[in-house]
Amino acid sequence: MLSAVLVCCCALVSCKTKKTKMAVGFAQEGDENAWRIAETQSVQAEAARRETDLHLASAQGDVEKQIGAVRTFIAQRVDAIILAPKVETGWTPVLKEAKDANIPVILIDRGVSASPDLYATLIESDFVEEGRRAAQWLAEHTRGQEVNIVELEGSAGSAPAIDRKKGFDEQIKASPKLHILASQDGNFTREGGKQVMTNFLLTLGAERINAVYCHNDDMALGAIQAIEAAGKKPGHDIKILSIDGIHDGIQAVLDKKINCIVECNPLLGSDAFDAIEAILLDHKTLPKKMTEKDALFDESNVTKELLDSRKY
Ligand code: GZL
Repeated sequence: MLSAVLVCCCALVSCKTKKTKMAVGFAQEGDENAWRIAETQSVQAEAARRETDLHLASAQGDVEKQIGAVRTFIAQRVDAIILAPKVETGWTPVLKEAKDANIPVILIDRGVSASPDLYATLIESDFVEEGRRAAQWLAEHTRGQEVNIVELEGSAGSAPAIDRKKGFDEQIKASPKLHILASQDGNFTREGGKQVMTNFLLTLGAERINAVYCHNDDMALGAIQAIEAAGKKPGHDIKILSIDGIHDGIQAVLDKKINCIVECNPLLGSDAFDAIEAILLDHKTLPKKMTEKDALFDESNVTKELLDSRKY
């Protein structure tokens, strides 16, 4: 009899505490490099930790496909959508649809030009500041010398490509000895960086180029291959500045092939789910922008221990 009562009580308790899983859609823009894969894995790991049902769609760099993925999540009636948008423009209609369906959208890692009342919050690094910090480093480490720079830009229309250029340009204008010879889109990939750098070396001449500013580490790693193929020493004959701080990038700083990396954190899963829970469970209104704090790496602070402790 007692055991029958116990079984009954336990069934009741488990029935009461059991809640349906939260469903979250993650519209990722692509899988173009190690940074982005680390970001996707961070969202997946956090969803698993919080026992959330994650619907993941990678658009493989196709904006229309990414907009379609958001529409599918709306049709599936997910509880929230995480969006890492490929480009800044073109999001207003689908964000309005999400708002009308009462589904909060959390932007991670890249912003959009749509009205801020169409999304709940944006969690990203300060890209303008990243560009400024890279240019400041170069000015401080080449004092008195004329420096000719080539720039490998991130994919056209993306927030980091636009703002990393803006911050860098601002600081270059304030440094009369630093000159940008040419800038071109290297699509945030190693292959793109290698191709554009090979082209710059051929058309401008390896002797004329003193520095390369790359909007991410993967393009810098491609540029290193191009510089070595042209018989020059990366990090020495041509200074290399980059952004992200992926494992291979930090290794290249240790190898003295990249001179300076401004960090950009891809591990945004935990912040994204904190935001979702604050909105859905605590009914909070979040600030429209939450900025990550990032470090700067160069030969003064990069060690083997630091490399081993990197999580991406
Ligand atoms: C930064 C981001 C960038 C990384 C790249 O938030 O969107 O996109 O710097 C990536 O490596 O492809």
